[in-house]
Amino acid sequence: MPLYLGIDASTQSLTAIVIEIDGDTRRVVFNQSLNYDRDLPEYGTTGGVIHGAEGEVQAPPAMWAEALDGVLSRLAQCADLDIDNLRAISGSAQQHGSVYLNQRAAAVLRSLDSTASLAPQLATIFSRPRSPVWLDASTGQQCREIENALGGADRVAALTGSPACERFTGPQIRRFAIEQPDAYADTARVHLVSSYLASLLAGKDAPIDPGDGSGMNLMNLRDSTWSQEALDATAPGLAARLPPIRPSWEIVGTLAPYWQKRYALPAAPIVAWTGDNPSSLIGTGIIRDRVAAVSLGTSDTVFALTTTPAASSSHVFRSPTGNFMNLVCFRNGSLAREWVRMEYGLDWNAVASLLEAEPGNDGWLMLPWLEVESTPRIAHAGLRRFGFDRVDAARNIRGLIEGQMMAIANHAAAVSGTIDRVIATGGASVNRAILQVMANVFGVDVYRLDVENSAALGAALRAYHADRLAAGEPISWKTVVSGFTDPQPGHRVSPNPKHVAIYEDLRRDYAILEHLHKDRKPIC
Ligand code: XUL
Repeated sequence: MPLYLGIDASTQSLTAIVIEIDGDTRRVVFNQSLNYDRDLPEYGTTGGVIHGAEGEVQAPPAMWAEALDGVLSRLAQCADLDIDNLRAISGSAQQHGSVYLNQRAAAVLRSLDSTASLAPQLATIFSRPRSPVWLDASTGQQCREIENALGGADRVAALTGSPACERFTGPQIRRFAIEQPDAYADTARVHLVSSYLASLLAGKDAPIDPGDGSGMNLMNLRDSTWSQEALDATAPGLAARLPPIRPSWEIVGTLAPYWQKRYALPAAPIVAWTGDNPSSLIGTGIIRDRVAAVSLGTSDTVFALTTTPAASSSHVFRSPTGNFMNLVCFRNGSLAREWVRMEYGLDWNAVASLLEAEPGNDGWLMLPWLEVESTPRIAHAGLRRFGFDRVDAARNIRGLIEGQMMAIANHAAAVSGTIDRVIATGGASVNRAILQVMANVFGVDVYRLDVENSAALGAALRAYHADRLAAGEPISWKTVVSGFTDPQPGHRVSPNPKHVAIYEDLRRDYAILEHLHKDRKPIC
């Protein structure tokens, strides 16, 4: 039976999912992850990243290559799979992060030695050994410069889909070009994490797709081309350093001889990679109006498909379907939840009991800004507690998680006018008590999916879609996702009307507090 491989390189881990599709028979036959901190400790990451001075957050691109090598080696060892039936491969990666390759890279990628492992062979190809990632908040000055050059934040948003954002690739490239001009001069190619990993698979330079390209402050959102004026406002000679933008469903190459020989994998077509959020849009089956997805991962995001970009959304990306997607991103996601759990020495069952014990936290609120936040943009990190202190475990746990859910629900209004169903995905979506808070806060049914990593599933489904298109047998997105993303009644979490009423009031108070405190220093 035909097999399709989807890979997702997220902030903390790399996952590969293989799906089998034959008519109505559709199932996941392989699903494995490799965690950077645990499985590749020699890179010294915490949560998959390395924190530096002045808000810098980076990761070694060699580590992502080693993770890709490791996961494909596990795939090749999986005796249950008839891997010769692998028809196509696609992938996704954390958005915005950039990889800087020098002149030598193209020749090295073309002639990888299949008898040796991948990462050491890449040692000489980086003009910048560490990649800035989406958690990096060091480019405030560059954002202002880009906005000034292009006529203000609204103009940048109208042109590229987002105002200049610290984590976006353009401001990151500008900082690098200004602060390390020699290393920038030595850079022949600037890739996104997604197009870098696609290049490793294809053994040649892969393009950027419009979904991930719209997270750069460099692409004209209307026609998915590089915007020369945005490029000029960012760094000299940038056009020559960027790969072309190609449609998300384009076949960009064939699995390189390195992978074929080393792991006895077939010469499968590689479909353009995209960002993790655009890929999740497919992997959550978001193909109709009034449905929003909430992804609870290292970042929390809420997004929805749209045919026309919404001016109110903080970000508009192209979607891998060719339409648009509105998205809001919260920097304080799973790491903040993990922190509060550990702070009070609890396991997740105990956290769940506390959440269930008193929905609404008896009216006590917290602004959950453990780290600097991107929605809303805040200047000073630190939790803001109102009416309680750090001693009370129950109030802190509920304050943080309910605060996160209220922020997501309030800001979701900007991505989709009416929401009558939420699809929850990401690691924390397995926690039913958190989904119950989400259902009560949104006041609508929340569905969890069978596959927790919707970005990797979305990549496998995109591989399937592109393969059929290339074969001259195009299929609708509805057919593509069917059987993998259908909401299951057993996975539905319905709101409790009594608790919905409590949160309706609290959400208003939360919005007022958020507005009052976003520019202030924390008080406790
Ligand atoms: C979206 C964003 C994050 C990353 C990491 O704008 O910054 O969601 O894609 O997953």
